[in-house]
Amino acid sequence: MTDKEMMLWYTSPAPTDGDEICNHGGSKPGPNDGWEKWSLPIGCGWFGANIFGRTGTERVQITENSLVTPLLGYGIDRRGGLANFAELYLDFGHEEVTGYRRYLRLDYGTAGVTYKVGDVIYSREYLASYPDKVLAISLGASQRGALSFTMRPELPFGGESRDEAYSIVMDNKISIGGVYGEYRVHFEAQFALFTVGGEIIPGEDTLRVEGADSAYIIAAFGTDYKLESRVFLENDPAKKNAGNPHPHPEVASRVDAAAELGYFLLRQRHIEDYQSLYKRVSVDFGGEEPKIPTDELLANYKNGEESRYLEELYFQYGRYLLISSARPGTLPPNLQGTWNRYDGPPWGSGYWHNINIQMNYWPAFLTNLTETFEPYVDYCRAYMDKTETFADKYIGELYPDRLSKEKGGNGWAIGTSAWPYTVSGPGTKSHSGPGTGAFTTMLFWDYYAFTGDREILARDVYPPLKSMARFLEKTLVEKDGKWLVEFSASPEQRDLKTQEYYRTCGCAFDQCMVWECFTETLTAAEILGDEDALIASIREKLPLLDPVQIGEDGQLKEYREENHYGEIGDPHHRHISHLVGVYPGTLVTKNTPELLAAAEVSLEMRGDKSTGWAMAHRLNTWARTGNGKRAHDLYRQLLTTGTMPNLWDTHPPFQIDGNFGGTSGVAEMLIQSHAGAIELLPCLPAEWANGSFTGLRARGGYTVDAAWENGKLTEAAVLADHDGICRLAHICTAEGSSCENGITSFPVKAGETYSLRF
Ligand code: FUC
Repeated sequence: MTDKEMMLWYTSPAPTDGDEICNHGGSKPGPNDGWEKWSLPIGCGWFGANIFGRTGTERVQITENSLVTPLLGYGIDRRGGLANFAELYLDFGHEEVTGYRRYLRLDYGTAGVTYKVGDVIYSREYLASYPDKVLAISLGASQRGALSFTMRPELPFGGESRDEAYSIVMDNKISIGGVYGEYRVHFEAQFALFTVGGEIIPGEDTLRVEGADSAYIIAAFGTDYKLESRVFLENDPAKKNAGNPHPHPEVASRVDAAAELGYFLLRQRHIEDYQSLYKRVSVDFGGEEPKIPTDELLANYKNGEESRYLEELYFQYGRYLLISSARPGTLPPNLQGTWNRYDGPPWGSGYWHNINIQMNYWPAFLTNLTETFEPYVDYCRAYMDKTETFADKYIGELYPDRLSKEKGGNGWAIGTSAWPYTVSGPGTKSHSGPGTGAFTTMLFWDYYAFTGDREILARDVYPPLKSMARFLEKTLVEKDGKWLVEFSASPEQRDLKTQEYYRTCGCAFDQCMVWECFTETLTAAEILGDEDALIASIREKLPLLDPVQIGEDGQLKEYREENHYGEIGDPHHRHISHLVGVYPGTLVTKNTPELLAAAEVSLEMRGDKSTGWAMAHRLNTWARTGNGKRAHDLYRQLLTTGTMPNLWDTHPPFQIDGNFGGTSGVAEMLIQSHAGAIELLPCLPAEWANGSFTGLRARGGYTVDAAWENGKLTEAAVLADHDGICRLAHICTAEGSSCENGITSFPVKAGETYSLRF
């Protein structure tokens, strides 16, 4: 563990000069700009807030993931999806300021602003508390009585598209709310103001503080949304939330409970909670705290300078963003995590299932943030009944003779787009094949693989996994002694000649995904002692899936019918779906060197240049090949061409998947465990020749620390969650160890830490 601080900081507020990348089709312009590139995100899964750090009028923009309308249309005419929840303005009128600094401290989960007006130092701190479900802002001044400002919360876009809108000022509190969109979402935000010294003067929609020593604001947000099966089954949009209690009492009681605590205790409880996750992992590549702000650091890096600190910072930022956007009880992180300033954000801020939601979760297990996956487990449980009907429809259309009439008898199936209120099914003429479902259940399998927790396997993992195997088994046809997925499509690839989406039989994406799903299901069935006709059938079909082949250019083929690389689809397509067997899959590993070499050929031919998340995808896949130089190239490429000054990933527009994929990519360079043994530094680049990490996770339920010098491991320690045998892909010694074929094995006891000598 190093004590160097991980912090984003800037010497000016988020600008207001139209510095936006994406005023995406359908979105209305915000009252000010600077959100996408410059504002700093805080959040706790329950809600997110963006801090602009302005001194004249501060803007805090708030998002809550259940304020959603149906997505209408595609392309540039797309409308709807997640909405902006509320804006909080604080009018200070501080125009001439000196010594300005704003920051986001990853070690504490707090953001802040400090500056001077004349001789007075003003400081503010912002935090989003998961345990107390509130936003808290403290405001200080270095001179008694020097703090004066107006608190002015507003509905976004002047309340446009909000029905029954209200704003009520009572004592020291302002409540705003209304009813939103076709789902008739009842929503409310409350902002309570507390001062030391001075006075609070109520206005029509405002509270004015005059001459205070210090102050703090506590705010809470809520809707009448409830994540449950009926939300997805109910077709009438207006009835999805019908009958649920209005959020008012709950929001009020949260504000009151937090006010009882006061800022100091709230802050303490927040930091304890946040650090209990964040501090589990550290990385050190020899970076030093920079003397220049983060935007300059990034600009210099883009100009070719090195910064080990920036590389460490981006890694930890991904962990920060995941902790801040997904916790037990909340919704999962969407395409923008939990941060959105639009009504009608890019792709509606949905859960996109042909890469994006999976990538969001790639760092969850590996970087020791397992509980951030619980929201997806809850989400899946809620949409399960609906997705079973998709499987019925899909199998009914393609293979009526295989259709089961029983509930869940055809398994479940999922398409690409999804929201808190709706989920789509796979089309029999879609741009992504049914492998999409197994791409999703692989997350569930990893939930078990990394925890090694049998209870999690039985309760949360096996039911959706086996049910997905049930569906996929029905999508296979026998051709030339092979079992192939038909219909099949490599996500979003188009036919070079016709520019239509390319549809086929048994492409690598679908075959690999079915292979992973069947393999996982069989392993789970064995552990849990389950055996039936379905298990017997997939056991028989698994060896005949023929998931990957090598083509005439030495490439891992995307299509069975492909001879030379790139003769069918776009050779530089952003999706690299045919390589899912390399990452996140487990089919192609260092134990299959010919296939791994073919994957490298495909990766080289696809090229590094791509959009945000697509570079992150390449990074993770390169990490699995063990080529440290190419993996580091991709990390550099992601930081230089896909990263904004606030270190958000840009596709463009802002999509959080690339941040999460960047973090998992770094972790994959440091530790892998998918090929039967734990491998330390499997893909170390020359740039990180000296370093250390603590707290990364390996499959089987292990927490691992390691240190290295000149590219060679010097020490490592493994903490076991369970009794068992630990296997390492290194020649090393530990208590009771034995070594065979380069694999060291030693017995472990739950809760014990084992030091390794190399
Ligand atoms: C997938 C990708 C797009 C975009 C969208 C949200 O469809 O192919 O590039 O990221 O999701």
